[in-house]
Amino acid sequence: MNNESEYIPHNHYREYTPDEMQQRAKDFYQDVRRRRTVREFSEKPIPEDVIAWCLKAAGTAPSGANQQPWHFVAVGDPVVKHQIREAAEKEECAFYEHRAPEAWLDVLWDLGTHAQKPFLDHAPCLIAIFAQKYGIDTHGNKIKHYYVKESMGIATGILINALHHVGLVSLTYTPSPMDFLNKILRRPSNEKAFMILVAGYPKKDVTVPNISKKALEEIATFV
Ligand code: IYR
Repeated sequence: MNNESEYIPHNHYREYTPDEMQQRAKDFYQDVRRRRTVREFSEKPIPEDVIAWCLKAAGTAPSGANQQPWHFVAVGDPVVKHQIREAAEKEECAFYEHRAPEAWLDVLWDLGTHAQKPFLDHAPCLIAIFAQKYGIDTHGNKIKHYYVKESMGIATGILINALHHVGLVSLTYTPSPMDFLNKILRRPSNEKAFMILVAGYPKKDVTVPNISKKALEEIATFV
């Protein structure tokens, strides 16, 4: 366990003037609103270390009791990517053919998704994100992890934004079930795949669904 009972000055905090804050809030919004999930990737490789820096950013996320219950596997090896594609498409075929209820297929219709997942071969990097359901101490005893899903969501959100920040695009991809990832990537049984974040450059002339985000009045209330 970490011993973080010692407190240190928060020397890295920066305060901005109200004007600067307003400008920064708008600039940040204008930048993140350009992010779009894409489903077609170019095979162009990602410069070295960029994914590693983005993962370091994700690793700064707050987590329950600072347990950092995540593990990221960045897959660039074409052979391993193809194994993941084959296993994922097997699950997707079952999903589209008989597992998904009609109502679910109806809401997916507009997105035009289907069981074929060529992006798993094409994209230069598949980031398999694992949640550590519990930890294991040096004696092999289980350690309870708190707020695992919340922690995973926050870290993944930071990762998505880090990738966007460096000019990459991503796809949040969740075939179900995902236990094939433990097997292919040899991850231990205390870890459960949370998501595959597909990362890379968009295919030339890629298109995205014509969807919009809810207005502030719909998503927020000020009391
Ligand atoms: N995993 C499937 C189905 C799917 C589900 C949701 I919710 C989406 O937003 C998109 C797809 C697939 O990737 O095709």
